Amino acid sequence: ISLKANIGKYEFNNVMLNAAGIRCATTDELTKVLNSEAGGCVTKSATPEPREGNESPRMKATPLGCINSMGLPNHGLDYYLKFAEENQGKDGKQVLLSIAGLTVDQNLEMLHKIQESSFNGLVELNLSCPNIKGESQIAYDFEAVRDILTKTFKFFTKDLGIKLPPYFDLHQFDQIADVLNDFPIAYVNSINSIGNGLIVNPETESVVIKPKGGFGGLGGDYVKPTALANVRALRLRLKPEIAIIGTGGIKSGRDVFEHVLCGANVVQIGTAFGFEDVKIFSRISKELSEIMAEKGYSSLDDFRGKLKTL
Ligand code: RRO
Repeated sequence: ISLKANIGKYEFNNVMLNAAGIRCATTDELTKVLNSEAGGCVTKSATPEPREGNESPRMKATPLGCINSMGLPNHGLDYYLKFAEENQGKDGKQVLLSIAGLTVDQNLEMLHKIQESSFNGLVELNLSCPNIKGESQIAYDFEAVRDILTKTFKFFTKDLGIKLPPYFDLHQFDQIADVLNDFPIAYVNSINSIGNGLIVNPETESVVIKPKGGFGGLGGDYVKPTALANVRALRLRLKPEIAIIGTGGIKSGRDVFEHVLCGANVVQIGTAFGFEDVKIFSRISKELSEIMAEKGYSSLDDFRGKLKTL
């Protein structure tokens, strides 16, 4: 049984990666993911300069997942670009370089730097961070997405993916697909956390994280059905050359199986990877292989996108 996957010409020896933001902020953490059973790693979303992020506590685990308002703490683009240049494409593992500028100009500045670098892997443009005070999630503004992609593809010739927020209305899927289908995008990654949820502790009668009055992005069990809907709805609308990374609520082989049925080419694991560390990739590989063996499938292609309707 093979759990190999690919996005265009990029081959992954395993369908699973970490999701951006989880255990991927330092070269030690990234190296640990690359040395695990995962098919590669994605780096913490970078800004042009290092950032401290929001005040603590800024992440809280719950029985069903987690809420975060990290505020983009990271070591700056140069740090992650160097790691990506040094580790890209070794041993069937890809390094995805994630960037999240606070403005269009910051994103373009980083894309120029990457264009001029020796990095020739996938770049993930995060248009969906929910936790920057005073800023909205870019990908909820469809014309803003068109504008940044138009500016990007005037000079950027490397392979670009887009990290999307969850959408909740079928018309939104039509609108974002109409924009994305006009560009030579390598993949979309759905979903980022569900933005601006609120977890309440009834004992203390309080919110559980400090920034933004307690509002933060939700991950884990809370988001799986929304993630599956986004993967499925986008697969039905995007041109076939655009691959899909499915992210959201994965903690078992069954969850990966469901994401692939909905159309995911590759999947990423955030919250559950945070809880369980790199051993999650070997556990889920085994669980997924067992499900596939029972069903008589030998590769992910055998069932990818083949979700039945009633
Ligand atoms: O750093 C964060 O607060 C953060 C980011 Br950039 C993101 O894209 N998604 C998220 O849940 N948190």
